[in-house]
Amino acid sequence: MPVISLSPPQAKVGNAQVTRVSADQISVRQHAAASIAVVGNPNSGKSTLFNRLTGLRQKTGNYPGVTVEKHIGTVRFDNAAFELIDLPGMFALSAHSLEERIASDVVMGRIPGMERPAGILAVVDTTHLYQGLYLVQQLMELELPLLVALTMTDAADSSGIRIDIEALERRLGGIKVCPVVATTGQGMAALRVAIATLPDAPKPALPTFWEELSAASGELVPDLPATVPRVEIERALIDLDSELATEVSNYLGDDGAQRLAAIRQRVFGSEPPLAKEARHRYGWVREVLKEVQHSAPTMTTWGSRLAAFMNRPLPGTVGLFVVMAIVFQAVFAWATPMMDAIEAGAAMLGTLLVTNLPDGAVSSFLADGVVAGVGSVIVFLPQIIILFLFIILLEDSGYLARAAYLMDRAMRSVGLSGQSIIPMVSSFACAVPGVMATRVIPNRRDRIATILAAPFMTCSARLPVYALLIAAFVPAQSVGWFNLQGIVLFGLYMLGIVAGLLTALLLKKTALHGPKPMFALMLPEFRRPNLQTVFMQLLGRALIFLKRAGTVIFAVAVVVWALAYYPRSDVIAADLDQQQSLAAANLSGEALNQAMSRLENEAAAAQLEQSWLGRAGKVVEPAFKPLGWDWKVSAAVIAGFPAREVVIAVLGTVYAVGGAADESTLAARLQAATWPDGRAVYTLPMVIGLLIFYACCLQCAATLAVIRRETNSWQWPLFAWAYMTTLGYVGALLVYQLGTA
Ligand SMILES: Nc1nc2c(ncn2[C@@H]2O[C@H](COP(=O)(O)OP(=O)(O)OP(=O)(O)O)[C@@H](O)[C@H]2O)c(=O)[nH]1
Ligand SMILES: [Mg+2]
Repeated sequence: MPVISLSPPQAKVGNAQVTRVSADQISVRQHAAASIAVVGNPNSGKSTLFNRLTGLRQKTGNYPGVTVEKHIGTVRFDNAAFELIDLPGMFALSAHSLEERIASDVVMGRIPGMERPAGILAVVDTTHLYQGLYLVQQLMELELPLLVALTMTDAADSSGIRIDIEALERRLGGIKVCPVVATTGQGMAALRVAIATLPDAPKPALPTFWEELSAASGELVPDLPATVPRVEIERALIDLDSELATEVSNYLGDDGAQRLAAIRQRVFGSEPPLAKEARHRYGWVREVLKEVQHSAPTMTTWGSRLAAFMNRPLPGTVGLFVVMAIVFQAVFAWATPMMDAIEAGAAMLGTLLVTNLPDGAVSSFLADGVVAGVGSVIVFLPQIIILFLFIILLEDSGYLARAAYLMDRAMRSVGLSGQSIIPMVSSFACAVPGVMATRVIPNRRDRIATILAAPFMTCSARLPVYALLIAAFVPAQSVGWFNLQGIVLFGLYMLGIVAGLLTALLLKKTALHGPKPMFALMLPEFRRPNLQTVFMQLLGRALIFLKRAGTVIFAVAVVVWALAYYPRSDVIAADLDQQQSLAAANLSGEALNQAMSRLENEAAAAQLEQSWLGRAGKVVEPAFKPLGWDWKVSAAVIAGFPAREVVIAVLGTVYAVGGAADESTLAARLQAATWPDGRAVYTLPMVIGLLIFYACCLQCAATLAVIRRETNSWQWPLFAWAYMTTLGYVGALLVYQLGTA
C-alpha cells in the first residue's frame, strides 16, 4: 500500500529555520511571499478583514457559507509583503463538506503546488467565542505561528460582553490577540503590526485539554518517526478508520492495530471517540471563557429581539412578502428617471452620429452597432444597481438567512433541506456563484439537485429582458397598492422559483432518489449593514455589469451588426434612388418628406432581410414560428444562447439597422414591429410566451461551464441545457397557441 507522509511535506516551513538562512534566501522568501491563512468559523468576518488588509473586494454577507473557495491577496508592509489566503469558514479541522475541506487542506498544506501557510490568522467572532475558541484550540495544535483577531467587538460591546484580552492571550499559549471591528477598521493598525511579525512569532504552547489522551500519544512517540507530530498521533487515535490511523498502525509494526485498540479502549471506554473529544474540548473552552469573559451577554439587543419576532411563522412570512414586493416596486419605480436619462442620451448620441457622419458603413456601425447595441444593455444599469442594492442590504443585514429559514419547510417538501436555500438565493444575482455555493451541501445527490434548480432562479441577466418586454407591453397601471408591471415581474420571479423547486422534486424522486437530509441552519443575528461594505459591493457589481457590456456584449453587437449590414444589395440601393427621384418629381413639402423616409425605411428593411443575419434568421424561422416569433426575434434569441442579455443588444442592433428610425427607443421599435402582412409581431400571447421562454431557458455559457466543473461531468450540464430549453420552448408554444386561439 502506498505510504503517505503523515506530516505535511512543508510542515517545517518554520521561522526558526528562516532566521538561520542567508540574507538573499530571506529576500527570496519574502518575494515568494510567505502566506498566511485566514481561518475561522463561518460568518465570523474573515472576508471583511481580508478585504481590509488586501484592498480587494471579496464577497461578504451576514450568513454562513459566503466564501466557498480560497482567495489570495497580498498584504503589504513597508519592507515585506505576505500572501493572505481567505478561506471558507469551518467549525473544526475535521471536514464534512467540500468547502470545509478546502480550508483544512490549505491549513494542513495538502493542496498540490501550494506551500503550507507560514502562519494562521484565526478570526473569532467575539459574540460567539464559545464556537470560535473550539477551533482556535485545534489550530493551536498545528504548531504554526498563530494570531487571533477578535471581530465584532462593536456588537459584543453593545450586548454587554467584556473580554479580558490579556487573560485570553495567556490562556491561548501566549499568542497575540487583537480586538478589531472589521467593518470600520477599528484596531487594524495593531493587527497589521502583529501580522507583519507573525511568521517569526513563537508557536503557541500546546493546550492540554485531555490529560489521558496526551499521555497515550506520548506513549507512542518513541515508536514513531520524529516527523509525526503529536496532534496527528492523537487524531489517529480518535478517527478510527482514517488513513492516518492505518498509517500509524503500520509504523508501529505487526501488533500496531492491537496496541491502538488497547489504548482506545483505555482512553475512550465505550463512548464514541469523537463525542468524547468534543466533550473534553468544550470543557477546556468553558474553563477559558470563565476566566476571560467577564460579563455574559445580558442585554437583549434590538437585533435579537427583531430576530425572535421575525422567526415566528406569521410575521416572518408576511415580512418576506412585503420585502419582496418593495424590491420589485423599487426596481421599476426608482430606476425609471435614470433609465430615461440614459436612453435619451443614447438616442441623442445616435442621432448626432447619423447626422454628422456621411451615410454608410461607418455611421451605421457606430449608431446601429455600438450605440444601439451596447447602449440598449447599459440602459439597465440603474435597475441592476437597485436590485443589487436590495440583495446586498438583505444579505448584509442577515435577512436573507432568515428568509432561508422560513423557506426550509418548502424545501423539505421537495426533498431538499435548508442548506439548498442559500445557493438558490445567491442565484438571484447570478447562477455561477449560486452553483459554487452548493459546496456547503455534503450529500452529492442533494447537491446536484440544487445545482440543477439554481439556474431557474431569476438571475440579474434576465432582469433586463423582463424589464424591456414588460415596460413595452404591460401597461403601467396600478392594481390596488401595486403596479401591474411590478406584479408581472414578481410573477416571473415566482415562476422561476416554482420551476426550480419542481425540477429538484422531480430529480429527487427519480435519478437522485435518496433520504431526506438532516440539517440545522445557523441563523446569524440581525446587524445594521455597514455603509462602506454595501457601497464597495455595489460598486463591484456595477463594474462587473459594465465590463460585460463593454466586452462580451460589445463584441456580439459588432458581429451582429456586421451580419445584419452585409452584404449590401446594389439592386435595392439603385431601386431606392430611382423611387426617390420619382417621388421628388411628383411630390413636395411634407408629403415628400414622408415619402422619402418611408422609402428609406423600406429599403433598409429589404437590405436587412437579404443580409447574412436575415438569411440565417429565415432558415431558423420555421422552428420558432409556432411560438409567434418572426426571424428577427428568433435570430436574437439564438444569439443570446451564450449570454442571455445579448438578446437585447441584438434586438437593439437589428431594429436600428432595419430602419423605423422615427421610433427612438427600443421598446417603441418593438411595439411598432410587424409581420410582412402588417400584423403586430409582439402580441400579448407572444410576449408572455417569450418571457416564459426566458424564465426557463438555460442561456448562459458561464453557468454551463460551472455546472460542468462542479459536477465533474458533461452529463449534468448537457441534461440541464436540454431540459431547460425544452421546457422554455414548450411553455412558450403552449401560451402562444392557447392565447391566440
Ligand atoms: N458589526 C460588525 N460586523 C462585522 C464585523 N466583521 C464582519 N462583519 C459583518 O459580518 C458579516 C460576515 O462577514 P464576512 O466577512 O462575510 O464573514 P466570513 O467569515 O467571510 O463568512 P463566510 O465566508 O461565510 O465563512 C458581514 O455582514 C459583515 O459586514 C465587525 O467587526 N463588526
Ligand atoms: Mg468569507
